[in-house]
Amino acid sequence: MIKMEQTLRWFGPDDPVSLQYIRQSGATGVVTSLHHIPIGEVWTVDEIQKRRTAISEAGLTWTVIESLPVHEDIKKRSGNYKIYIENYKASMKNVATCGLKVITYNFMPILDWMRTNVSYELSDGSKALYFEKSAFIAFDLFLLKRPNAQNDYHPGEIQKAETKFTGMSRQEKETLYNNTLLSLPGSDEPFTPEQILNALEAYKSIDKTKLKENLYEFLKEIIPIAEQTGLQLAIHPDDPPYPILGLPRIMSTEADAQDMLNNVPSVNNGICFCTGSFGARIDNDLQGMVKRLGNHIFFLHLRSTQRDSEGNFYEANHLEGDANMPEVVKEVIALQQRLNRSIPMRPDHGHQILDDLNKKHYPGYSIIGRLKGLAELRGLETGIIMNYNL
Ligand code: DNO
Repeated sequence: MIKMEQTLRWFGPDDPVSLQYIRQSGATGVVTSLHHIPIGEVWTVDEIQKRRTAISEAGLTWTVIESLPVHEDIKKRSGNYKIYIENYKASMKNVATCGLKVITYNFMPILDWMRTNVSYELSDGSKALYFEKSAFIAFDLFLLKRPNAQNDYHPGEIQKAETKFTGMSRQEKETLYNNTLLSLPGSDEPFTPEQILNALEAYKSIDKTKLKENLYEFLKEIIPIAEQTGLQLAIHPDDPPYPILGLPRIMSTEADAQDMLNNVPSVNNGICFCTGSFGARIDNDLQGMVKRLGNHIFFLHLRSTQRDSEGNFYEANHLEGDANMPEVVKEVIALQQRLNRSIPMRPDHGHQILDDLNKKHYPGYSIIGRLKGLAELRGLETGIIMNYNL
């Protein structure tokens, strides 16, 4: 039976996790990006080939590009967006020339994923990523001091955030600030408040409808290149999957994904199905989404969050939390047989456990926690497949 291709994310030569370690985890594929190339510039064949060779010399395959980042001007359709779209197309052609097949990208304004705590201690001493609503509101109101931010929250929420903030030490406030503005995978440099406030200002006239239009216009230009070259374009959902800092979010639900596919229909237009991002909303039916969006799922991020009634969530163990991982994987197995192709997956994020706790790594991407997730998911898939054949 066709199985998922197992991969791990690697942040390139600066990643404290080596390619050799990735290979020892049992993964056969690597998911990476050319993080050193500034967003918007063309990825040359030379640079892509260099990275590809390093990966294959380590006995692995560069399976998925995550991400080929989309310049802010393209999201806003302003400034030099035409040049950046041309550059994006050139990069696509170059990666296709080098034999790569899947590109992951996102269309989240300014910030990629966001957490308020990247070292949230669980009862066994391991550490997880955490999004705590009142900490986030405290950050927005009292650290970032976003103009009119108070209009986005109920008085009760503001009160709670105030109490939280008053009880925090200087050090805790600084950590909250740094964690929240971290946001770019492969970097440990937080944004400055000025950078964020200016960037937010530039989105003032862009609402959800406009941002969707900008995405579709962008896709209408690049999908033909994907069709010519056989590339699969996989958009990553919003994380967390609802508006933050007054910014629109356009890839948070099944309806958002369907909208995109209806507006730019193509077999090369698709999704990076992240069970953690979609799963942080109670109204997303993950198994049903795998069934219904299946033809367009080009890449899987498998992880699970544990939500509470206030909108806080932490990253649970891969087979625990709110996502019903056995059911999701069962659907994925059925999908792969139906499509007659393997879908690459990576265990997304992971707890800091064992020796991870003594090491420096990119938040969410320590090796032992991810290895545990990968091993559990591999076992889950094997077990379900065995059952299939009974
Ligand atoms: C977080 C990741 C995201 C993802 C981008 C894709 O750990 O899943 O940062 O890489 O959104 O463009």
